[in-house]
Amino acid sequence: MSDWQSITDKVYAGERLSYDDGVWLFEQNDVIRIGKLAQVVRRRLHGDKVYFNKNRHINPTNVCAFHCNFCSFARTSDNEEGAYTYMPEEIPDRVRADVEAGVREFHIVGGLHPKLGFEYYEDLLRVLKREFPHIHLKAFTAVEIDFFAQLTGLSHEEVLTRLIDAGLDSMPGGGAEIFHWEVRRKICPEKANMEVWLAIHDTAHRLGLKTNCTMLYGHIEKPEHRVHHMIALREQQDRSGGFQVFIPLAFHPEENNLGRRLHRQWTTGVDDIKTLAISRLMLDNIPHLKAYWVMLTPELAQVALSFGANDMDGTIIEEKIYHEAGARTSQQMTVRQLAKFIRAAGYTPVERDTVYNELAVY
Ligand code: V47
Repeated sequence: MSDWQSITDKVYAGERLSYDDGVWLFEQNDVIRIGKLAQVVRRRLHGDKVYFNKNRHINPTNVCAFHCNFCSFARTSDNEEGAYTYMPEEIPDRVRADVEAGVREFHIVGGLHPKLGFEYYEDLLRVLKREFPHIHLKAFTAVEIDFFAQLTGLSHEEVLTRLIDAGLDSMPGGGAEIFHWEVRRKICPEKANMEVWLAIHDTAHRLGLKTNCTMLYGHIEKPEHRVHHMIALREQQDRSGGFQVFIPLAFHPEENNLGRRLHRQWTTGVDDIKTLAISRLMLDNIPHLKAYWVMLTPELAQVALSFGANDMDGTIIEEKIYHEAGARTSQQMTVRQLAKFIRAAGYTPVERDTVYNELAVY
């Protein structure tokens, strides 16, 4: 049986919380108490540091062969209104000014375009690496890697090896959604399932890549599904060790079918904060926890720093996925603004690179 005393004892002793502990915590209303426990872990790991980086998102295409019902970004064909595809050669000019202003990472994810071949994605990385050799390329979710394997008939390892050869430096954490099949089959049945998603990250870790991981919450899933998801990630991390950061992603209900079905219900601030804090407590072997300000708002992300989070992502510059789904936040933040929010919450802003080397203290 879980209770406050046994969970508190485990947290102070650095012992792992169980599945039942996680579900029990989600049932509690005392979010301050959960946050205080999460802070014990966060302070042990990171003291008062909060990380951010100078990054820029690039979404090469929004045309997608899949039909995930939570997505507002995808278009089903090149002819649909709003559909776009950037050719690799045109991207450097789109991003050059941001590189000159100091960006150090490109976060590259996009639709699963049914007609572009695998070479398109290799070219994209090659062109960016050639033009900007010092920029870290964090690109393609496990779902995209699986799609490339289906396109080419190559194994996941062969796909990753070819992308590394073209310039891939690490992988973002998207596409995880909710692993449990009860939910996954209703929100993204075509996507790589849990076993495949985890196996691709396993392969990436063994090839020496660092990767991130996420969870899309606040739709039809229950606390049990969230905790199952976290434990699957924790067990994968025990096996392969390459996850750097966990990012809980709050469902945005505008302009997508799932949102319409749920009467456009947004997550609440308390659920967001509680989910972050419980993630910090459950994921004892994943070093960082990101409060993604685009999705939370900078104000709530700032509060999240006192509920277990120690990373605010970065400058971002051109966010599309959340803005198509109703996010009312800005599409970018300056380093000055990020540092101001972090400092005002009582923490030390630390600029990092993608793999968490510390670059500057603000
Ligand atoms: O996989 C899509 C989510 C993810 C919606 O690795 C939605 O550092 C909410 O993974 N409402 C992509 N979420 C974003 C992502 C990410 C973001 C920031 C940093 C990193 C990182 C990764 O966005 C998708 C999906 O889970 N998503 N649509 C929506 N309507």
